[in-house]
Amino acid sequence: MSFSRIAFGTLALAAGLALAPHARAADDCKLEISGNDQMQYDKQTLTVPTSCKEVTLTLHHTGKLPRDAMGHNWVLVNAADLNAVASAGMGAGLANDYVAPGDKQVLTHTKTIGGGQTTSVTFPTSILKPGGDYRYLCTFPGHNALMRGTLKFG
Ligand SMILES: [Cu+2]
Repeated sequence: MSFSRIAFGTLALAAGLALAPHARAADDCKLEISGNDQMQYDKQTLTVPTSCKEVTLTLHHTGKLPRDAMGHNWVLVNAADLNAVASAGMGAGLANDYVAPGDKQVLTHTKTIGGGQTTSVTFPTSILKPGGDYRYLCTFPGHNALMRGTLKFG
């Protein structure tokens, strides 16, 4: 191996190391969660690093049932507001994705999707406070008893 090839290899390695932290940070700001036909999310906890300015949450429905029978969404709330948001969402109906229009207790949310579908929502972390007590839930009627989890910020 010639000297120049070794030098090139070292440079490429150095460049890779320099880029890696950025790539990793961007990935940490993308969250994924799935819901299934058994009315379950696949994760009970999601963590957002405080280094993220923006977060994209992608919800996959891995089941087969349609939206009006087994619809799922992902709604982010302060822990204390979970029951109120679930009740208001039920009354809002599928046309509103089971989220009451203008509900200030809803921090952010996705659409309601059916089996085989995917949706996502992007939100700024400025809506979160480090150490805050956050929950996410599915507001499809009856689902939040099982479909809920904790979002940690930092
Ligand atoms: Cu659901």
